[in-house]
Amino acid sequence: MRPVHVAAAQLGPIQKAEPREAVVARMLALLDAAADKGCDLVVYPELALTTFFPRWYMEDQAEVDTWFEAEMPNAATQPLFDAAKAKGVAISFGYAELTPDGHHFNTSILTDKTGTIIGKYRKVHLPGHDEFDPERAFQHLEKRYFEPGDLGFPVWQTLGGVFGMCICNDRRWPETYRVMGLQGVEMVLLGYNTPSVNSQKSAEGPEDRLFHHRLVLQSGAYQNATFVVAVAKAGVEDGHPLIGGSVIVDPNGKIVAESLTEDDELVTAVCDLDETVFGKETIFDFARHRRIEHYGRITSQTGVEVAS
Ligand code: CDV
Repeated sequence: MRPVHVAAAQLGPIQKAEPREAVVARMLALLDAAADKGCDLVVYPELALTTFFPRWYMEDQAEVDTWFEAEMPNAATQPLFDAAKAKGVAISFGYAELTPDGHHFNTSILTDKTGTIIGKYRKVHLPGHDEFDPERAFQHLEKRYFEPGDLGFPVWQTLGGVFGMCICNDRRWPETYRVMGLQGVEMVLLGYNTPSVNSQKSAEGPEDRLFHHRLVLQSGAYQNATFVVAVAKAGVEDGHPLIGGSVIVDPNGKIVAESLTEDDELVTAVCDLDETVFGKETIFDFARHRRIEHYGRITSQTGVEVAS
């Protein structure tokens, strides 16, 4: 047995005016509750410290930069790292990262149980658009504010297992899981901010959004024999609804725990990482069954090419 007691620390909405310190206080309350339950690891959402600001169109880069963190930890988040260390709980959360040389990334970090950052991931698959789009019901300007991640999909050995991270839209791409699967990942951690309605298709509402969300997590987990922990920022932010549906998925692709609300909520499960072994040694034993001679298009071609 290699049990990891994990908590998906779903956050309810964060309004535009809510300061980071208020959000960190909410995150600390969830951390306390998780520590009381004996959790080893607490996972928070994408861009956990602020409202989902890419819905707002901004032209002034100085204004844009107010949503970014130039250091991690910083004054606002230090209490979270201190509490993680004091309680002996590892944490993972997302934030907007401004690097010393001026690059902007949608980032998440993973600490060990001493509150030391041991892993960093920068979102690879940025959805949305980079200019104001009057055709959309609301904006999704991630391509305007962030650069695509430059770190690939690394994994880290910690808590007795192999851990990886991805962020929100990354979860819809099978390549995300497979690149980590090829490094033996046993638990994928991810946060998300998913609008409850498709900005380009009003008929696609929360039911469809939650269906696609579970579909990709469950298939990614099963096809790579890994746990997946997916954590929402949920509820209505300044009039804009986001889905909940935080889940912990096992290596069979089954949901073992799921959130019930669109508020701050802890979803926990004890995950035995040894449950990943059967799939990795049988139907998804990559070394025996993959046929890479037929997969060249996956890395040599981006878009669809139809033979004429
Ligand atoms: N934050 C995200 O990456 N959101 C996307 C939206 C645009 C669909 C998602 O894949 O959930």
